[in-house]
Amino acid sequence: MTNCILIGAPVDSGKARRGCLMGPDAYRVAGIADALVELGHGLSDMGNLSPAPAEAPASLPEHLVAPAETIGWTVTLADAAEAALANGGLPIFLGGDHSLSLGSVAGAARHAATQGRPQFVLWLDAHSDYHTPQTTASGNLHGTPLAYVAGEPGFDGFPEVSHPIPQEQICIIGLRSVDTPEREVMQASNIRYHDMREIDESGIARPLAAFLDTVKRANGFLHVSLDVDFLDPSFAPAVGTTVPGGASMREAHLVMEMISDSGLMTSLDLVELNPFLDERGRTAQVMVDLACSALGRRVFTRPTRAYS
Ligand code: B3U
Ligand code: MN
Ligand code: MN
Repeated sequence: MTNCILIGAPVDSGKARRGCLMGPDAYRVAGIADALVELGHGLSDMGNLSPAPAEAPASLPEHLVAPAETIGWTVTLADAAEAALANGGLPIFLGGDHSLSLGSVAGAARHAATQGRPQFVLWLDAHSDYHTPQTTASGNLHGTPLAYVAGEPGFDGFPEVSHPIPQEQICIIGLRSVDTPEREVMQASNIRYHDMREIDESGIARPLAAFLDTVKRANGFLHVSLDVDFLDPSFAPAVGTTVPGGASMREAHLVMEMISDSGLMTSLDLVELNPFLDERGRTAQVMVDLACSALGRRVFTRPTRAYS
């Protein structure tokens, strides 16, 4: 049994297109609380949080979208993540756009450090989200959280990242829309990244199994960040940045079931759901189903297996 803590993070400041602020309530309407309780988990819901008051320093580039609000969210959500983990809970961040992960991951890493254990991050996304405020062409801070938590410079005015996550402890799966400067950074980095071509050629299970094995050997904490656009838009259309060629329902469920089997996940983000773009709630429902699969829901009866 896991003590799940729902944290509503109606963050909409990470890009110009509005709608992700409705995400937390869409997940609640789709029944996330009851579904987790039915799986035997403890559950509390912190409601929807608000960003701390904040100002954006003049040193930040001018084209950034809503930097002050995103700084405020980062303060609030890092504290919320750290507190939930310190209470022995598994925080589930109901987003909100992906800029919420500047806070959720930074806070999780702070907690891991208090335990003397390494923090790992599994990033399920079409994008690498490794821009800095200086490199982003769009000015959308939802494209920056991984760079922030990895300790890249340039996030003036944001909370100091006290425990940057080493690149080797980050794994990105699902890439298929990466800006040229980001690609160069990825290729020169020690991040484990797996694009959709690789997944098509050799499957999703092996790279994930290898990463989970690394987390286990290191006795690490594992934060999972699930962006709606990891999924193929044919069955998960409610996202501002649809990119064709995403993970199938089968691949996504396999990922979640392997995470569940591993027992390693210690925090989770559900991000980028834009209910305004949904079709009768189907994307919200898919995301709830996937969260439940990562927390013990079984669709099939096959026993746990090892991949090598
Ligand atoms: N890399 C682009 C596109 C993008 C990143 N994350 C999303 N879109 N969702 C950017 O704007 O940074
Ligand atoms: Mn993302
Ligand atoms: Mn994305």
